[in-house]
Amino acid sequence: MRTRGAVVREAPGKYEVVDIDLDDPRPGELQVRVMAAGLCHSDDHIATRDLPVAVYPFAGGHEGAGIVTVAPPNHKGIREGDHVVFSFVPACGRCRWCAVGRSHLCNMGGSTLSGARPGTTDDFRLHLAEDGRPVGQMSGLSTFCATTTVSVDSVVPLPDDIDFEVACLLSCGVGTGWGSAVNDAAVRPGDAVIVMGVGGVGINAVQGAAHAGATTLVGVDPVPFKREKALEFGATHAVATMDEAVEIVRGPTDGQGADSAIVTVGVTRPDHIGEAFAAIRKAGTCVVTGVGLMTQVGIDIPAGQLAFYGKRLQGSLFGSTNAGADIARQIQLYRQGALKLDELVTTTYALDDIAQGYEDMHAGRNLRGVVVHEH
Ligand code: CXF
Ligand code: ZN
Repeated sequence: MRTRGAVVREAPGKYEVVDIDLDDPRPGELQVRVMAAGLCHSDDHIATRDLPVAVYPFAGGHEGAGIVTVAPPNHKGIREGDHVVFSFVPACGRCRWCAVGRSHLCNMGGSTLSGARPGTTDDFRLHLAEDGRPVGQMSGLSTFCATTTVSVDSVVPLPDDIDFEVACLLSCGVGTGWGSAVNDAAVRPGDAVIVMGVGGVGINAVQGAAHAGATTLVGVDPVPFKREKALEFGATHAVATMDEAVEIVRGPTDGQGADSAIVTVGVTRPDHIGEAFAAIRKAGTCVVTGVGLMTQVGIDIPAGQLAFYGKRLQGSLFGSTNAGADIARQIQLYRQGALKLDELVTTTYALDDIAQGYEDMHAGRNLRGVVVHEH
């Protein structure tokens, strides 16, 4: 079938909406009518080439929710008409990482930047209508396409009464931020926590740290709108600089420093990680969730602080989310009014206005922009 989707033809470049031919799904795959897609910073990193991908053109979008339109055999219980939310990391259920419950590290996850079907390097389901060239799929998904073909391992069932516009954020931003605090920083009641960068991911790290019991919770962002939002989502303080944050955590920690600092800066640089690492106490945890230039080597931290102070530097992918278990829990928290999702969606866009969505993100006008597909 033919659909429309936003692709980058080369990087650095810009998202452009084009006609795309979509192959029929094969056994173990699903065709999904994407209803809503979140504008995560990582899709912009693809356009800027901070994150180089294996094939161009590349169709972006790894946050999404929609309705299954075709479900061939091996559908693992997912049927036509079912509502689903995508997980940007598939969970095959068989590899060692899935087997031990760490599905965010599933061996099929390489599809995030390969663009090919999970587990392959040269098998594609999307082609440019104009010349038949294969089109890579972000995370094996490409939610910036109105209809897409995905692995059944990339979807989680979504109850029919949850709006697609909010559900799509569960594919990445919510779990990536919330889990960075709950799982990777392992925030404990009474902790002092710094969240550095309060965008679509950082705001969920704020929610997660608040849920886990942080009683000093400092959101750091130079944009006043983001600081306002941090306070609305549970931060006890919101400041523009790390110097101010360090000063605030000094009081409740006897001058020792934060129990954890979570780096969720949109374009994370080595010096951001250095600042966060300097802000934590002995045996504290610095979680690095934000991504920047992927090829950059070297982080500005004094090695002596690892050995002498037992400080921990913890990388984080998807906030160590186990999609099958955690998305259902997040939906439950949302139903109980404990997890804010509606408030994350600050603007919705038509697919044709996706460039405006990213402009708004860069200008600091959004927590999350969401594309609502027309069908
Ligand atoms: C990213 C992590 C780095 C690869 C692309 C996806 N996570 C969330 O946006
Ligand atoms: Zn993302």
